[in-house]
Amino acid sequence: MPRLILITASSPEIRRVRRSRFLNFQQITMPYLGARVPHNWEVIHVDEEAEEIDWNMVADVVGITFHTPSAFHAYEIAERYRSRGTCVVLGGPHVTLLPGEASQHADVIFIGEAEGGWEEFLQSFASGTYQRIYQSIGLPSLDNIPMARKDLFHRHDHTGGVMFATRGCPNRCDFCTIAVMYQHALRKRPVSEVAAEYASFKGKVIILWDDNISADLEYAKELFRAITPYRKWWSSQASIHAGRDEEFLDAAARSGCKQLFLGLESISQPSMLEVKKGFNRVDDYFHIIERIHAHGISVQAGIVFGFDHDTPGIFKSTLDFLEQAGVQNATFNILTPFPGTPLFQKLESEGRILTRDWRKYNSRADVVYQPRQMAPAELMAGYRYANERFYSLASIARRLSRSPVQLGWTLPLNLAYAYQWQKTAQS
Ligand code: B12
Ligand code: SF4
Repeated sequence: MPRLILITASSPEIRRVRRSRFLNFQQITMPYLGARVPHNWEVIHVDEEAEEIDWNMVADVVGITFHTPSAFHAYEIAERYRSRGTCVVLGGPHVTLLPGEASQHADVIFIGEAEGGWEEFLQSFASGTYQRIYQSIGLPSLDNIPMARKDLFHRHDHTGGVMFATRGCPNRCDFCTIAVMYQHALRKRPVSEVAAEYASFKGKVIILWDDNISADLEYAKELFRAITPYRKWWSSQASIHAGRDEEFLDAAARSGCKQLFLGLESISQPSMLEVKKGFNRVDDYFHIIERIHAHGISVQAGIVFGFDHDTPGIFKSTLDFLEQAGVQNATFNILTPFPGTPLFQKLESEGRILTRDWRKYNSRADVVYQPRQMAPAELMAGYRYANERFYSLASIARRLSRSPVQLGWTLPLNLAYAYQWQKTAQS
């Protein structure tokens, strides 16, 4: 029986950076790909977020998925297996964005989505008739996607329930890799198939890893109605449009939505206009957050620092806003021009890309471009200030007393993040 090892790569550097995040979710790319492997293959999944690679293990094929900051690490793994004569297949966002670079480290690369090509590759592997490059033509349909293989999961706690309903986003924000990878198109899985996978999890909590669950509001409402009977709790990522539609919020809350990760990005309107995200109207933010809270849904704000219109004053005013609005949680990121995005091209043409060391493209520990209105060190210090202030006891008290939504778990989670941040900052 041929053996396939699927590796979710995570470099030591990115694991260090992500230590301040308290929750580490199940990785789903490989369990989804595993579900498409013909039955005559033995499949093993190594998730580097959870375990080390056992180098004594042999395989016929090794497939590796990785994000940009783990690219160099993934290439090292690839070289080590290739030196033993194992066929190495690379795929994922970085490969799709930089296929020329990735192909130098692999026997086979997958550009874009794997549906269709993956099965074809595995079938032709035995006869040695496989291609070197598989590229999805157009955008594959998301009908009949087999459910992710739960026997390949590593997390069986409340962070184990992960899946997706849609892929892509119709917007064109110029820092976003999703817009490039999925060609500004939104595709949806049939509601009945999503509901069946949702119901298949034994746990109570589900994360819908959609890029933007509010990209098609009518589809989302239909989905929410279909999953309501399972009485689970769920969370997902959404654009600001989620908070503008009362019916969406009502259906979401009824179906068990406990938190929305809201792509606010910046409280500076010129910054939003600059990156083609002008539909984020900053003046509406407060009201939108209030409306989401009124439905008993907590808000995790996605914030990015370092846009060209950001001055050193942006850190304090952002934190003032988040506290006034009573936001329960936030993810702060340093603007990162991922290769392949319009933002990367712009900064490169202006000579402002400081490094191509992809390990530094982690959005948390390094500044990889020259900001317009501050020094890289100022941006870094501002990012640290934001985390320190947000997870200070005074800020937690201010935010959660302003909007005591989902307090039963948002308070312990904030305290856990506060502890984790302090621990990471000291080490
Ligand atoms: C879930 C998720 C996470 C989870 C889990 C990651 C995982 N591997 O499961 C967590 C929270 C850990 C995470 C972390 C990070 N993430 Co993330 N994440 C996502 C998200 C929302 C969904 C990924 C997913 O599971 N999709 C479902 C699966 C089925 O699809 P897929 O992974 O795209 O795989 C398909 C194809 O790409 C292809 N494929 C992929 N890999 C392979 C491998 C082989 C061998 C083959 C044949 C095919 C193949 O086949 C699949 C089916 O078509 C994406 C957004 C997105 N839509 O991709 C961002 C995304 C991938 N993440 C991103 C980033 C930036 C990060 C972080 C750097 C954030 C941070 N600062 O901490 C870290 C890096 C972590 C690391 N270890 O390197 C960026 C990547 C940009 C880039 N250039 O790499 C994305 C695109 C989000 C964005 N808005 O830009 N992430
Ligand atoms: S709305 Fe979000 S997911 Fe969509 S293109 Fe903009 S940043 Fe990317």
